[in-house]
Amino acid sequence: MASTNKPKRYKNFIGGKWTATGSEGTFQNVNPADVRDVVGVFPAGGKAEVDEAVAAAKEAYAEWRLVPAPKRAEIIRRAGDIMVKAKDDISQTMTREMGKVLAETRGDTQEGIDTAYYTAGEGRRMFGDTVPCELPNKFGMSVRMPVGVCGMITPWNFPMAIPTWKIFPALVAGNTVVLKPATDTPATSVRLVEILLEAGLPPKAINIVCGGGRVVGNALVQHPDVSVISFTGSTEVGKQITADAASTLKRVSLELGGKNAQIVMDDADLELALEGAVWGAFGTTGQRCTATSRLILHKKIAGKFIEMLVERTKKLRVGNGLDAKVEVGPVVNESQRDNVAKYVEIGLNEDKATLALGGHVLNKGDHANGWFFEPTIFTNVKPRMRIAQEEIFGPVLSVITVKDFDEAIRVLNDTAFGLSSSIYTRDVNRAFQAIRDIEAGITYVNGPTIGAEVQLPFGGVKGTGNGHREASHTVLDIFTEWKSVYIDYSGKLQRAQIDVSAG
Ligand code: UN1
Repeated sequence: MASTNKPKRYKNFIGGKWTATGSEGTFQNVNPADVRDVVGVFPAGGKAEVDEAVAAAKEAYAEWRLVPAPKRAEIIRRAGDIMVKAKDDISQTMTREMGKVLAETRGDTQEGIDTAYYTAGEGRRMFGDTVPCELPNKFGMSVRMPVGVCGMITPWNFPMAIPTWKIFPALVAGNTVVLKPATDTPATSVRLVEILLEAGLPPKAINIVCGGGRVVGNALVQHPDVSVISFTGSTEVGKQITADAASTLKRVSLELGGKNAQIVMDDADLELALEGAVWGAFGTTGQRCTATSRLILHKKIAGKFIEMLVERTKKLRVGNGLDAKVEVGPVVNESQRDNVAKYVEIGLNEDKATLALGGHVLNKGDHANGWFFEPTIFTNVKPRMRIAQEEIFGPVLSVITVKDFDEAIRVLNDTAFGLSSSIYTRDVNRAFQAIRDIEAGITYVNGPTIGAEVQLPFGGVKGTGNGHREASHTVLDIFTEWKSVYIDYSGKLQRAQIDVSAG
């Protein structure tokens, strides 16, 4: 399709230099709200670029790990300051390349800023333990050590927040980075690299290689000099990465799919629960790992709530996210949109659920040149139906009715995933039982399934990941190794477990 503008030529940043060429040619990044608008042309890197980037990061690591952590953290704080000033500009580009509405891309940028300031503080903490030793005149403590070169493979749904979740703590901990951003949103990642350089990061400590997952991602995962791969994306790719990383015994941190549910009990504030459900299901066009894709309703309020939900959802304005009146942007690309359409077919023909609203591609008028899909609600959904089990990652909500609290929890847990969850109730006992019994990394009480803040761990149980948590101080467990240190100042050989318990 002919471009309506002259696209910007973007570059990779490898080994301290911006380079326009890639061994796999170039690729285009288009605006999903209007595909005639080409955001940029990017070099498509390959194995050669990954090798060069990893070598540079390895070289930079030798010096960067010796810079005191509070100094490293100052650079991250400065990056946060630059992001504050550039917030509008970053968010405009992000909406253009990814589609979500401006209020949300501003939130995404803000999450990056919050991460910068939180992580900058970590430069003066990174606590270890000091513990008493069992032998006299002996001192014991544990310290966090950096791990080396970290490979980051990031998704398109949070183009700023998620790269910062990974890159900022990795750098503060003394590691260096090679970033492979999603091909749908490389412009925001290039901007992040520019910001880090402007903030004073040694150039070789950060490298960005744009390009496809099969080429650039694979090369990073298989590289013997990459110590850690941090990946956010699909379950299928996460499993492949884990298998491929085994040969080099690389640490892999995964944040994968979700099938998050919101429960609404019969005693809930229904207006509040409605606002939560609509925001959770259709915010970001349903393209969050934390999106509400199942709504579990107590049978006493189900009929009324479904009516309210359909009425409220009908009013959502779908369109170009740069228009302030729009509430739901496009789906990120054609294949994602087709995937959403495929699941609507499955819901209707295979699962035989009831289509209560939506279900169609929007491709007329203002929607003619983008990848739009109607906010869609299925009712009469049974817990084991495919639309209640498989991650759709689009504006499709499956509504399940249950008879009581116990069944609500059972249905919520009946999934392969376990990222986010929510319950609306005014009964404090039920709220605490839900916190105890829900199998998920995040549980909200009287709030939607989305809204995680950077100072608490982010991640999930079961098929959502492999036990790691991003954000909070827990992210440091991904990017550091523990060293236990013993200092014996007795001047003689002291034998632990032997001299103390002699006899
Ligand atoms: C994601 O969907 O991958 O809680 C991240 C939220 C955001 C982060 C979402 N703060 O929805």
